[in-house]
Formats: sequence, structure tokens, C-alpha cells
Amino acid sequence: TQGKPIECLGAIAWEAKKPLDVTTIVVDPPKKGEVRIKIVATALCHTDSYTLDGFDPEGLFPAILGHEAAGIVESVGEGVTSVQPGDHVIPCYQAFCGDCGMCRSNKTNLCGRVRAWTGKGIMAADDQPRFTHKDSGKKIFHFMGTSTFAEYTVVHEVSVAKINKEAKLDKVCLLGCGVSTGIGAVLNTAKVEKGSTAAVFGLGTIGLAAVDALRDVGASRIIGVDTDPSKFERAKEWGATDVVNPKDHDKPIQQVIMEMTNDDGGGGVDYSFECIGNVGVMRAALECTHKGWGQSVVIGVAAAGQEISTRPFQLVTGRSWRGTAFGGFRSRIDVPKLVDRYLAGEFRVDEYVTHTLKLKDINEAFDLLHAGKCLRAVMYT
Ligand code: NAD
Ligand code: AHE
Ligand code: ZN
Repeated sequence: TQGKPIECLGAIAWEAKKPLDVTTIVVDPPKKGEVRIKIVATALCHTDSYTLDGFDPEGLFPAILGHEAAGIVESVGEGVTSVQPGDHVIPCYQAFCGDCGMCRSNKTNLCGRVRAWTGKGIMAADDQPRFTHKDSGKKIFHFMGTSTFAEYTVVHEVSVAKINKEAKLDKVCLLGCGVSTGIGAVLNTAKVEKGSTAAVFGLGTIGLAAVDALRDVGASRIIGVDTDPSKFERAKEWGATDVVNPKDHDKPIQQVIMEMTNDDGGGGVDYSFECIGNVGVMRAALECTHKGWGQSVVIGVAAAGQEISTRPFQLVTGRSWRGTAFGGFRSRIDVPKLVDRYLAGEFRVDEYVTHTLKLKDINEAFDLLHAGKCLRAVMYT
């Protein structure tokens, strides 16, 4: 197959709010600096569903969505040296080139090398996508530089993390986004210290991964917040010391948490994490942190047009509002290490896989996510 187009199954999002069309696509061979990957397993993250709903200002149609996957390199384009056919890999929506201004800054995990192209759904070598719909001959855009809802995809070399072959691809695919993000928000972005108190808003995969890391660093109090009480049992199993449903209270949730953590400084948690994508909750998450030092980390992705607000006094009095992409991990360098740490049993991954399906049934995974019934549905190609 090397050097030739591959015909295979791909799930095309033709337009917003319509089910995906699982159909035959043609995947071009990788050009200079590109890698063609056989996707073995791909999970559904809330961000794919958000984009399909038309909420992403960068969301283009028609596109092949998907960004949480693992696979095997099928072929590489000219000049590619970091991976070769047969390597097990995780495609990373956040690239890491190591030598752009952002990578060299050592201040961020965001890479500037291919971001302009991944946002436009095309490849940097020639400004074109590598996907075509077989029946109509229409070009199909890439998504987040990954497009994993297909049997084969083409990504930039700087977006490929080579991983240990011992790891099961249908589990470590979750390290391509959700689990890494929740863990990294705690360890890299907030750098939570032992004994700290924390609140986690939203107990899906991202929130639970944050709870897992908080328990691991020895947080003394972990307050899990969700409007769906069916999420509480798992959160407690993961390490939440308290669970709160905002619907059970007449007061704003920030006030409830302030009262739960009342001390002679007025109460509030040391750290909070918003893992939903709701700007009202982002405000509550900031305002439930402790005066003088509270830090709130925005992880959730809010819909186009949404804005956050709070009284500036909240910041004047020492709270800070942070954000994180991919939990601050430098993808190509850190994902292989995360895989090894998972293999060493340092954190949960398998437990988030609540459903497994075939790629052709991918629309069922969206239904499960919308119904709040799944953490991660993993699709096999
Ligand atoms: P999910 O749908 O599995 O989980 C969201 C949880 O929030 C659910 O349990 C839901 O019941 C709960 N919830 C919804 N509204 C609520 C409210 N008003 N109050 C309290 N709880 C509420 O989603 P996920 O896959 O875990 O993703 C969570 C968010 O993180 C999404 O916005 C996703 O786009 C974003 N995300 C961001 C990054 C990043 O790098 N910043 C990475 C991955 C995902
Ligand atoms: N494209 C959107 C925002 C989407 C967004 O914020 N994506 C997160 C990752 S979500 C993974 O599930 C992110 O890390 N963004 C950083 C980046 O470089 O895209 C918009 O608003 O334009
Ligand atoms: Zn994601």
C-alpha cells in the first residue's frame, strides 16, 4: 500500500447536527513530513460531539472528526525520521516540534509549527486535505490534525507520539486526550500540593482523571460536582471525598462549597477544575476557591460566542483563573512516558472504557455520550 492511495471506511461529518456517514473514503499517501496511520482504536471525546453540534468556531464540514486514538504507522512521507512503518503510535492533536518559538520557550506545551493548518483542516505540505469521499470525489477536511474516525489517517510527523508496543492500543488511545488532560491539569497546570483541597466540576472522563490525580498527590479533600447523580458512585471510587449535586441546593454552588470548606479565612478550596464547558460553571469554579490563593483551571471547551465573567474583585483578592490544553503535556515527549507510567500501574485508564463498538456503529457512541451513559466508548476499526 505504501505510496498508493488507500480505500477504506471513514465516518464523514457532512454537516453540523447530522449523524456521521460511515462510507468509503480514499486516503492519499503521506507527503513530506507526514505519516499515514492505520487506526486500531478510537474513542469519542466530548469535544468531537461539541464540534459535530456546530459549537466549534473552527469546526469545518465536511470533515472526519476524532482525536483520541491509537494505531500503527502504515507508511511515512519524505524526510520523516522519528517513526517508521510498524511503530505503535498515538496521534496528538497538540503537536510538539521542539524548535518553534513556542516549543523553545519552555513556557507552554502549545506548538506553533502546524497549528494554522490543523485549524483549517488541511496539511502543511500543500494546503490540501488527504481525504476524498469515494462516491462523490469531494475533498474532506481533517479535524484537529488527527481525524481518527477512519481506518486510515494522515497526520503531520510533529503530531505523532511513538509508544511502547506492550501497551494495548484500545486502552492507551485514551491518553491521546481525555485521561492525559485531566491528570495534567492537576500535575502540570495547577501543580497541586499534598494536603490541598479541590473541587472538580463535571465527573466525565476529564473530571474523573483529575480526581484520580488529586487523590494520587494526596489532596485532603476532593469535592466532585455533577448535575447527574449517576456519576457519583464512580467519583467516590476514584477518590472524591464529597459529592455535590447543584440541583439539590437553593444557593449557588460556589456558596455551598464555600460553606463546606469554611475556615477562619472565609472558606473555599485551594484548587478547582471546570471539566464541562459551561461558562456559568466556570464562574462558580473560580468563585468557590479560597481568597488570597485559590486557583481555578478551565478545561471544558465552551461554545462559540460564549464568554466568561466575574467581579474583578475575585482576582484582586488573589484568586487566579487558568486554562489548560492537553493538561500541559508536551505531546510527543510526554505521551510515550504516560504510556509507560500507565503500564507501571500509576493511574487508571482501562476503567474509563465503558462501551466498545465497531467504527461503523459510531453514531451509537454519540447517542450514549449525549444520554450521559458513557465515559469513553472505544471504536474498533
Ligand atoms: P463528558 O460529557 O463525559 O462529561 C461532562 C460531565 O459534566 C458530565 O458528567 C455531565 O453530567 C456534567 N455536567 C454537565 N453540565 C453540568 C453542570 N451544569 N454542572 C455540573 N455538572 C455538569 O465530557 P468529557 O469528555 O469529560 O469532557 C469534558 C469537557 O472537557 C468538554 O467540554 C470537553 O470539550 C473538554 N475537554 C477539554 C480538553 C482540553 O485540553 N482543554 C481536553 C479534553 C476535553
Ligand atoms: N477550536 C476551538 C476550541 C477547541 C478547544 O479548545 N480545544 C482544546 C482541546 S479539546 C480536546 O478535547 C484545545 O486544547 N485547544 C487548544 C488548541 O490549540 O486547539 C475554538 O474555540 O476555536
Ligand atoms: Zn478530547
